[in-house]
Amino acid sequence: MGKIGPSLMCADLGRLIENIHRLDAAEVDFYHFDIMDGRFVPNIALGPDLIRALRPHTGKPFDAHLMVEEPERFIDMIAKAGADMISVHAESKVHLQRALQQIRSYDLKAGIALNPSTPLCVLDYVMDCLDYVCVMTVNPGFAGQKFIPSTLRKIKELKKKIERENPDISIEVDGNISNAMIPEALSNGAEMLVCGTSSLFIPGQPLEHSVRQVKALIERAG
Ligand code: S6P
Ligand code: MG
Repeated sequence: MGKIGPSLMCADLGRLIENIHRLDAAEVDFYHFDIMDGRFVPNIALGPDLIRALRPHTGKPFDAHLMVEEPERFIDMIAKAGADMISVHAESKVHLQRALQQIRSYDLKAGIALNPSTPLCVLDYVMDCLDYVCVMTVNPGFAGQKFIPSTLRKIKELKKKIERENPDISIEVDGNISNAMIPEALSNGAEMLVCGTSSLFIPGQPLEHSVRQVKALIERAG
């Protein structure tokens, strides 16, 4: 069953706590935090202080997507701030296996995020110490971009790899996950949907309405 993860970078940042209370009431499944350092991606966003500040306001899991160089320098900070899941980019300056172990040492879920052009073979020797893969369906850095079609094939191939090698791994999809794209993403094997400006945070549309629409698509997909 698909899970809804609002991308908080896309929320009304001036009313973040109110947004979270409403999203909680609408029964979303987790919150996605985009952490950007201005080096790995050409943008700066969110950070551990925000995770810490929001932690008392909801019991839902916090998923931190580290779009930073040398993510191992930040894992301790993000874990202690209150994240439940942390993903690091395979393309960043990282010792991938060590970073995953570091995340798991806090009893958190460890993820790898993949840029659209990155092949799945980077996962070959870490399938046993991995809880989720974040398939980027846009190039990381900004909300409001266009879905990259070849990533659908990647989701499908990743699903097959997971079934063969470690069925406990979940697939998260991130980037322009619109209502039009959700059924296809789910049928190809995605489970965690990062929902930003394309499906949840739509000007003039109440959050409750957006969540209801995504939930209906998930239910239809079975
Ligand atoms: C992109 C970031 C994403 C965005 C999300 C926004 O670098 O990792 O999590 O916040 O893609 O959603 P949308 O629907 O505006 O693309
Ligand atoms: Mg993200």
